[in-house]
Amino acid sequence: VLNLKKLPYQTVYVEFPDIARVSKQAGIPPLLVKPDGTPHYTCPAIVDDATGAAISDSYKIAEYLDSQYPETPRAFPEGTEALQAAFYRYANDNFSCLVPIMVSSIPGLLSHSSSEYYHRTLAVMFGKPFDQIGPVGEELEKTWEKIRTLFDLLASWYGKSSGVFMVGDKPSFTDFTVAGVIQSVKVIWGEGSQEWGTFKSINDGRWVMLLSDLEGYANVDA
Ligand SMILES: N[C@@H](CCC(=O)N[C@@H](CS)C(=O)NCC(=O)O)C(=O)O
Repeated sequence: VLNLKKLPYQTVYVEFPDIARVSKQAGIPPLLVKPDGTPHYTCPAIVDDATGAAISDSYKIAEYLDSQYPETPRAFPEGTEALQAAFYRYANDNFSCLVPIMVSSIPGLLSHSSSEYYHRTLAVMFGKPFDQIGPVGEELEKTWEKIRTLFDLLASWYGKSSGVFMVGDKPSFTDFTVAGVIQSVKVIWGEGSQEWGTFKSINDGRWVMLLSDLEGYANVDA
């Protein structure tokens, strides 16, 4: 969204165990409360030096940037706000089916401290040992069936658009959220993986095309 708006920024990378401390220091509020009652701080988050605003949650960040910088291209083009809220809710709720099958491939991409944190917190979240989170056998097949059905539905919605993006030819928040998931699949499983191969081929290659159509906005070190 920052790239869409061509706003200057600096990216600060934070290890998982440091997110709470760094957020507190920067005045960024927690997004949620954990089941044990402690605050749950998350990335991404922004601090806007121009206004002092400190915000977490990608949706709220995009809303803030639209209202604070109204002269820049909108993450939520006028008239699409309600539609995008509905899409985001649906997509977010359903993309969660990808999590259990991806978790085992994630620690290998993390630093030692983040990997340890990830193993520990995911085991708590799923209520089972980390190496038992990923589905196997019939359960794994069912998960893939669910993923295909989900992406078929998203593709049918995209198919109704007059352009390559959800709102015609203008990229908006919805496209960035879908592309973010596709990019995660590519990075987490790797370009040579069978899983990435599946995503490349489903829905006539629509998702790889979406990534390539949004490549100009994908840089995170502007
Ligand atoms: N709905 C939030 C989700 C943010 C979120 O859950 N971020 C994860 C990383 S993908 C996080 O920061 N987790 C911190 C933790 O697990 O302690 C958003 O869109 O910003």
